[in-house]
Amino acid sequence: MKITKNVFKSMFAVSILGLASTSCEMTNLEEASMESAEILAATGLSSSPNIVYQETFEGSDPFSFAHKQLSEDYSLTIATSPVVDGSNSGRFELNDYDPMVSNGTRAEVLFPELSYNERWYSYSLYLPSKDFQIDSNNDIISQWHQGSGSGSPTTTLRIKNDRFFLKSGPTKEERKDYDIAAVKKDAWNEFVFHIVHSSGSDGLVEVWMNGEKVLNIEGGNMNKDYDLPRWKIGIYKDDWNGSETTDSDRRVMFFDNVRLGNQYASYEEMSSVFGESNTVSPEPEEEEEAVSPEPEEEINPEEETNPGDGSDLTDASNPEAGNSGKPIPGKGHGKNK
Ligand SMILES: [Ca+2]
Ligand SMILES: [Ca+2]
Repeated sequence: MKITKNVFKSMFAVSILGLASTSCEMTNLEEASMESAEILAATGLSSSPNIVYQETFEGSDPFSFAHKQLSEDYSLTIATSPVVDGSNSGRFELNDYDPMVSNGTRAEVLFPELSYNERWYSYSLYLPSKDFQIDSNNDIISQWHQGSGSGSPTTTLRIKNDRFFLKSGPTKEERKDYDIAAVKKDAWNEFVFHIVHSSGSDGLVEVWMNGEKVLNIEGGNMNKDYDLPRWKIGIYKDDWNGSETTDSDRRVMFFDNVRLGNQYASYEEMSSVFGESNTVSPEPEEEEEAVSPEPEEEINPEEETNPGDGSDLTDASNPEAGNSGKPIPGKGHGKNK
């Protein structure tokens, strides 16, 4: 794949923003940024500065910006198949016998704190039929989790009986289930979420699945007594805690193109549309070679104490801060032409 110089420059800028969150570990920021830019170039993903965090799994340290809640070496690994873009995806594995992490049976990553209450989120998800068998107990795939100690996930994407659904509401009493679609296994499913996080009437949750808008929920979606939620993805199965069992005992899932966008992002920037829409178009001149990359009653959210453990994450270096300025010209069309 080839990219233009302008694209490369903008990717470079994005990479610096993204890397700010891990700068404490970087001895050579510029070199590391180049690596990230090359990864972005190689995967042909959006170069929009409105994308605050992006994980393509083309590097060696996935979710370097996130707090990881993983119990085993196999809990999160790089996979070469299946993939949406590039050469790799991220493979999460959770078994009933895995040790608990933060008081729960989980393999999850926790994004840094939000600096503003409007954000976009997206990823592609692949569930293998062999290792993701039907279960009448909830799987939580995504959480927007509030409260570092005794909080709860006020909005979650879940699977139950092979159906995707969203659970959302400002309080336990007001939380509702919103059915989305049957789970398609052995195939990629792309989810895009646009959320105005609020406990009041201005709250909004929009969800697209595979290019189609499937939910539009207005009203409160977070608890007014806590700070803005933090995004989590992976797998949380609290019904496996301790000696509890469910219909299944093993969960494997693949993620690719995980993105968090700021309030200026758009659906087009967040969606991968499986290859075409957001890829960088080659131009005949000024080309450069891309470098090859290297819970509620049934969920007991209260049991999920310490979702953050948070001590190793501070928001002092929150890269979102640098991205909160003016809207970017051309917003809504993240690709370069
Ligand atoms: Ca990838
Ligand atoms: Ca268990």
